[in-house]
Amino acid sequence: MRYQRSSQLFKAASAVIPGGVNSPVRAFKAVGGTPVFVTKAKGAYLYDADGNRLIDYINSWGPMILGHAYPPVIEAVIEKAQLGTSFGMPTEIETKIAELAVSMVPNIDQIRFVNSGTEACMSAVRLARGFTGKEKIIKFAGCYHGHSDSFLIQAGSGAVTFGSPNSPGVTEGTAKDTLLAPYNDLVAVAEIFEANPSQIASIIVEPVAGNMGCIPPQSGFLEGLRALCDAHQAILIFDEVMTGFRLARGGVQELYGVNADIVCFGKVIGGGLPVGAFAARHEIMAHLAPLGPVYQAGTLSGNPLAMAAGYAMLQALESDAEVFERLAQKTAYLHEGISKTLKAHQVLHTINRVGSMISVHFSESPVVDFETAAEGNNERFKTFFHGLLNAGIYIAPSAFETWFITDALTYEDLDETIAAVAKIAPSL
Ligand code: KE4
Repeated sequence: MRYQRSSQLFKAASAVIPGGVNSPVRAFKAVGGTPVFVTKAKGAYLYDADGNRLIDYINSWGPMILGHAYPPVIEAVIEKAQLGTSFGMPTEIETKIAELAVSMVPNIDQIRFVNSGTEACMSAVRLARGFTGKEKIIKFAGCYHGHSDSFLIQAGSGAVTFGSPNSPGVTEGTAKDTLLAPYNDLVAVAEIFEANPSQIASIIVEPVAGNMGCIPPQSGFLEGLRALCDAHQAILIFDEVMTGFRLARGGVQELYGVNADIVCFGKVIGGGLPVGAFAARHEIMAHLAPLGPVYQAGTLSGNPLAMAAGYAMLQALESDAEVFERLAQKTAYLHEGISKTLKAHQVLHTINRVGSMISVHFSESPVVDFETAAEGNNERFKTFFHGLLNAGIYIAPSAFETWFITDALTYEDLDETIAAVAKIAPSL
């Protein structure tokens, strides 16, 4: 693969954009090398500035669940753009996507749209604090809920990739209200509640973690969080920015049958345009401005282009009863193929998978939380990443990320990927 043009573009970008990127994980710091600049994408394929075609397993970190430049989304955005791009006034399309989302997801009566997953999670925590009158929150080491101050306390995703879980700029005052527990550790959560009686407003959790690689909740974990929140009058926030409208029509609440109080969305719900959202039952949302005292706002929230893209995406998912099963089957096929290949070459690894989220860890022990995710052999991951990239396969440039499968992938693409793994395996 040739990367001269990407290298030139990265040099120019680095002169005017910090690190040459607008989001740190794109900088390839965790794997080394020059970030790949994309010029276009279609279906399962990216086309980079040097003309290389790459099979995409990131899909913009989740949104492109039906493939890049999905025609119904493109058509909806073009049509809407010709009517104006933003008004700062209510439009009917916001109601339509809200009605559809509410009909697809359990336990929510109303939804508020914002512009990113960070904004959704930040707003959800403020709402939980406003609703309960309590100040502290519990999050899990390695889970990432965006870059709001309250969350950059041993965060996952980019912050972990940079190996600096606690970000400078977050004040002690903020940090003291965020309490940390290991993922999948109910005893630790119970102990935090005991040590902070009547002070915990909320637990926020990735119900299927995706920012330490993919980590499923162990049996009883989500049910246990639900019970602890009920026992201590705390709000359970499911951060479904990754899992929402991806793992099932109704997300993890549907897949695992556990009810959250507030659910956060991003990625798929925007169809590739900047959309986040948070949703809950009436009694909680009634506390949100302008109905109630918890303030939250946004100039471009509910932007008509973004709403049109998200609405077209949700309509497409809603109209295809088999899509989530098809995605899960493709992901299982990929899992089986990669695992068989690595085993044949005696490469120690473990693969985690839920639905269309999957991650490969070069680790001897099961990966069940941040600590065990961090035990993975990062040098081996770097070799794996670059070997695949040189074979025209694009996976996450970090071992602390999840792959996102798109329905645009064919079984030929999957076989090509498995064959590429077989070629790299001897060097792992
Ligand atoms: P955004 O603000 O990036 O739209 O969403 C933040 C967020 C919240 N919750 C979860 C579970 C998330 O995974 C994310 C963002 N995901 C990362 C990928 N691990 C986005 C990639 C990036 O930071 O560039």
